[in-house]
Amino acid sequence: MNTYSVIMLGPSGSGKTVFLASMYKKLSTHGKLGFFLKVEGAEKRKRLNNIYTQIAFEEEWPTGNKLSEVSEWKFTCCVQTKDLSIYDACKFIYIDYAGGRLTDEMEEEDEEFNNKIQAADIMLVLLDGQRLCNLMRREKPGMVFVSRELPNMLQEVQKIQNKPVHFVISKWDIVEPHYSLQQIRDRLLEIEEFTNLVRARNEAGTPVRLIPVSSVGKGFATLLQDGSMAKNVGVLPKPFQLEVPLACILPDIIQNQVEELIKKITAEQGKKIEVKAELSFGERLGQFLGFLGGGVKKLQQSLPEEYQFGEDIIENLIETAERPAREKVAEAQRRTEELRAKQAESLNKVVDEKTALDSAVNSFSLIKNQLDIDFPESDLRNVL
Ligand SMILES: Nc1nc2c(ncn2[C@@H]2O[C@H](COP(=O)(O)OP(=O)(O)OP(=O)(O)O)[C@@H](O)[C@H]2O)c(=O)[nH]1
Ligand SMILES: [Mg+2]
Repeated sequence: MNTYSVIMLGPSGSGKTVFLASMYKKLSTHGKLGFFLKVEGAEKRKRLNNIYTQIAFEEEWPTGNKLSEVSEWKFTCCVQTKDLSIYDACKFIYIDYAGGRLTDEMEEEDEEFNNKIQAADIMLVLLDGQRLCNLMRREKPGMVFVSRELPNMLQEVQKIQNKPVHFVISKWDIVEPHYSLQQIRDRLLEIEEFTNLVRARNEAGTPVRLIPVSSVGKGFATLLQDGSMAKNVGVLPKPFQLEVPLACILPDIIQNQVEELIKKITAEQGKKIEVKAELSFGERLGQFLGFLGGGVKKLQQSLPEEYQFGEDIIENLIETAERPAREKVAEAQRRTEELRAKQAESLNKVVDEKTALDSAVNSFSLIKNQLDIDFPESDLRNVL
């Protein structure tokens, strides 16, 4: 089965564990999304369920991970057809590192950690919404975040140059009443290390995004003066966008693979083909397809096996790649119905693992399309 690994980085307290447990809770039931997750191992399932129960119903939040702790969570993404048969589509492995590693002085380079980073398909960097609020208000913890925590994390991210990066903004419930994503994005782009990273990825054609999420939703908790997060009595969690980071993994990995293919083939061909780096992805892809011949089918067949999704999926990607924000929203709105129809159609065709994966990717595209409508600023491609 195709397996994609996601490495989660985030300082202690940024919300990694709460995010994972809540995401699993939300995605483990068969809902409207068109796919659901199973977690490998009964022990792990119990643990995630226990963490979630504590988040939702107990006064205290779960405790932070110990520094020595590395948790690996293997989720199988499944699709259920109309006749109720279930097919596995792919696996996502999430690696949750104790956040203290990033901020405490580590005596020596951690080889295991470095190996995991190198092997990851995508990086999920949690930006603590609470720290971002501090930053916007010019409060001290915000300054510590900018001068210490963020640079430490970005240094780790720089260790893998050619993989997509998702900056997931946690605790959006407490950010949203005060700041828009555009304001947060503008502020982040004032930070030199952040801008440099985005610029380097933009130049390499590697997807970078900002995704706001809330594990508990609005009204569940209140941020107190002393910085603690008090749960409000009698309010149930209403998670916000927890499915979005997962849904963006494959669309972004596919785009990245197409970019890698363009780079590889242009390098092999030397001067025979010129695909200018300064053009947008869509334009470069157009030129590249012209050179390759055989249209999207040929492109699809040239990709590594685990990324050979259906032609329509590759086409979707090309059509939605890089548009200016305003056009992007109109285009995404226009496409919603079309994507819904495609998703329904692909679900009807599910008969094995491969067709299940195609169907899951169609579901992911629909979620990503909604993100383009709700948060066109999420996409950090070509911003600089
Ligand atoms: N309001 C709000 N608070 C949250 C949310 N997610 C997490 N928190 C708060 O942030 C705290 C830390 O979350 P954790 O998930 O334990 O953080 P972590 O990144 O796993 O931290 P380490 O295990 O120490 O690396 C929680 O105890 C909550 O108080 C959220 O979506 N909304
Ligand atoms: Mg944790």
